[in-house]
Amino acid sequence: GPGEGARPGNPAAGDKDRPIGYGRIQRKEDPRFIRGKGRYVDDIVLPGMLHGAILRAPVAHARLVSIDTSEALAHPKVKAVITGKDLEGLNLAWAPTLSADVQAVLVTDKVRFQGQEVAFVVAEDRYAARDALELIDVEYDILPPVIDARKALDADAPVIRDDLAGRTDNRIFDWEIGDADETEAVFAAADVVVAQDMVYPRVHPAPMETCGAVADFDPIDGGLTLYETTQAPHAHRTLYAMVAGIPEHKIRVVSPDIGGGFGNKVGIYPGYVLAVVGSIVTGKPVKWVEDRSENLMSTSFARDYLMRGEIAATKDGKILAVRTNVLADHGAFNATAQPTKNPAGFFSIFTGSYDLQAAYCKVTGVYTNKAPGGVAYACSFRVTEAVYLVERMVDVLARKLEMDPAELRLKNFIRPEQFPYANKTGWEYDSGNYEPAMRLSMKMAGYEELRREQAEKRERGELMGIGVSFFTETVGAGPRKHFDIVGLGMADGAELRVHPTGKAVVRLSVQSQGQGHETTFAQIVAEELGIPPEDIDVVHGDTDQTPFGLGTYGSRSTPVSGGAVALVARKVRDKAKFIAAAMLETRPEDLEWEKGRWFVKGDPGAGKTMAEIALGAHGTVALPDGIDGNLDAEVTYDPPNLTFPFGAYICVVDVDPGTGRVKVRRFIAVDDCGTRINPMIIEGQVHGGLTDGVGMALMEIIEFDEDGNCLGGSFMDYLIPTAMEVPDWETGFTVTPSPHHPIGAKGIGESATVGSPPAIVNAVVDALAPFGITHMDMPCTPARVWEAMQGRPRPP
Ligand code: MCN
Ligand code: CUN
Repeated sequence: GPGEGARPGNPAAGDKDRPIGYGRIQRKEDPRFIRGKGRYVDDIVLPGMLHGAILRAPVAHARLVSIDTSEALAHPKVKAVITGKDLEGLNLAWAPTLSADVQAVLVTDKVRFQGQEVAFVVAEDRYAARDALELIDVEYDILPPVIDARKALDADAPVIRDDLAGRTDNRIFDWEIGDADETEAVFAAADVVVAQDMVYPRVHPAPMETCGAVADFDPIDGGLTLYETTQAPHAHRTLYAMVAGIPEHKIRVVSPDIGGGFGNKVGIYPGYVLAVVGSIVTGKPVKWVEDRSENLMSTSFARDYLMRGEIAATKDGKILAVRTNVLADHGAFNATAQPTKNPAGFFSIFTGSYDLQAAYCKVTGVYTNKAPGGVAYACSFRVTEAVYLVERMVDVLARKLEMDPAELRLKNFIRPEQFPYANKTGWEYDSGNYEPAMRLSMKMAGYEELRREQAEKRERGELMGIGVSFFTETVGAGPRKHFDIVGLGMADGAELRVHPTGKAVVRLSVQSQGQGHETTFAQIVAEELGIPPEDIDVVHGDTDQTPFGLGTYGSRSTPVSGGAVALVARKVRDKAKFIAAAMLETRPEDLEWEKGRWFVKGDPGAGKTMAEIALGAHGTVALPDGIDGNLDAEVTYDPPNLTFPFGAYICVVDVDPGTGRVKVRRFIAVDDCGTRINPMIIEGQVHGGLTDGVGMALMEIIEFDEDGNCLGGSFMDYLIPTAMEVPDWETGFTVTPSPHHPIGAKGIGESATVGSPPAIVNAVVDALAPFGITHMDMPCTPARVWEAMQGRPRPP
């Protein structure tokens, strides 16, 4: 396609379809990963290191009566057993969450979800630590749990958070946005109104590597080195300093190679804090690594939104308004990791890609006896839920109006000349050109032909479905003035150093979990300075080695840190001009830039390459006043707005009428993330996200029984897709650069996870249309699909 191939390009110079910084190059990190030489937290072994294990609650809601740790302490290999009481003495029993709540590090009063942390054993090896858990005797007084969020606000519902002063119910917040009256007026006057209840079930990011930490507290100098599975090392360090009272300059957080994050590694988990406490108590390094069940049962889940959507339109299909009411299940502690002022994340982008007259939404957050979390799994701060809501609703409307769902979308898109577009809930979409993306996806799919095939198959009683979704994301938080996490503004730093021989190192505040930053961020520098990417080292994930910044989530690395890196490279380029002028004994204003060198205007032979300039900077040439003898720079980038990537997805499914099994036969994904750095990495991100979508739409759910037992605590129960369940992805792209980003790039890391579930569900519902089925909740498992077909007239 256009823009492919390994050639340097410069979008600013007009060739906007060309990838930058050598384009589709292979990943610099892969030689170590494919040889098994990655260095993950569990690979870290320190002299004298001990091992921790967590005792977890077997029940969802219970008063803690007593804990007897004497037998565990008597185990010959056990070095310490820590309980909530011990932590109370250190003022560490409760820790602040990222959403202005508190969370128990270890239970002191009451168990609030199954799998909650009750005690921590530190022993000579992992096996002894686990064995000793069995020797702890705990007495619980079992309480009735709140499992169904719909019952959380009932008058007789048990109050889960009786630890919070004055708390008499399970309400966390009520939040609304948009104009309720204006929206009601549009609904009242509209020709057509449709409504649908839908559930975006609780799912889990389930990264390949579970969470873990190695804490190394030095009792002599009071310093703490903490190796941690974290997506945000700097933010974690600041929080540890605030909470544990260890001075920030004495804390070093290292996030080594991470085996997938997907938002699961943003928050601070009790296990991390316990590893630190264990190291302080024993004077030895302590490693804690959770197992798969612990990861699935206790760490940050995703979604769990119960939504009612309404859409108002004219009878010829002009969408006028969208309204929604949400019940958000946040689990036992409000620990969602999202910007402070956004209790429902960025759900308010539920207005989608459409030009509306009015929009309104209300979200009520409640506590239940389930694990805390909520914002994870490539959600773009709950844009997943928003896109699912609006894209399902548009299909419900299309059915009601008997219109083609692709045509209905085309009719309602925000038009190119309307950008920057201010939507009805306060966002300013930076750029977009939706129709070409939609048309391209239809062309790639052979949309008309597919509809013909479907009609023929329906004649024969075969169940084929075609699902469309079109999404707009909001990623790259964000302007400091709008977004913070626990008071830390959302910006990112970058430092660039060009060594005397012209090789460079760039230091980032974001942290890759598999996204390929070591490659793509080198490509940004390569684009700006003309130094080949292989000569640029990318350093990240160590607070001692990198500038402050808020980390990787919400697909913010390219929009924010990518901007920082482009600007820091430009700063170096500008400085290089002064040094080159001194070397060439000319004036800086007489120099002109071409990739990799400054030369004298009109005399291209007289110039200096970056390598020559770097050596010159450290050499003997007399530099002008104010120019230091190096080729280094640093910046902190506070973006003016978020970026708004978008995409058009079409899914084709076949449903087996006998078993209810859904087969995704084809999936066409057209993405627009503005300027593309590395097309291969972008495709990898999209393939991964589409696979997530198949998982959520068809297989994945974290369910509970009525007692609050988690039914998704292993990969035998929590099903994730493999190569068997996914088709060969058909990807395409358009390029609509961000007007405010230094290189025009938008995020891509979560687009496909956000955009694909509604396409798949729309396809399943479309396949089942002959049965009169207009909606089905995820996951569309064979059992659910089969059941939905029962008792309904069979298609002809
Ligand atoms: N990229 C590009 N051109 C663009 C945009 C992005 O070449 N216009 C490249 C980037 O340079 C980067 C990758 O694509 O190498 C993803 O970039 P970006 O969209 O900025 O997202 P982040 O790097 O901030 O990654 C976070 C995002 C999130 S929030 C989740 S969740 C998720 C995702 O990334 N987790 C992942 N993708 C993941 N992929 C892997 N392998 N592992 C995870 O844990
Ligand atoms: Cu919501 S998951 Mo990603 O933003 O780390």
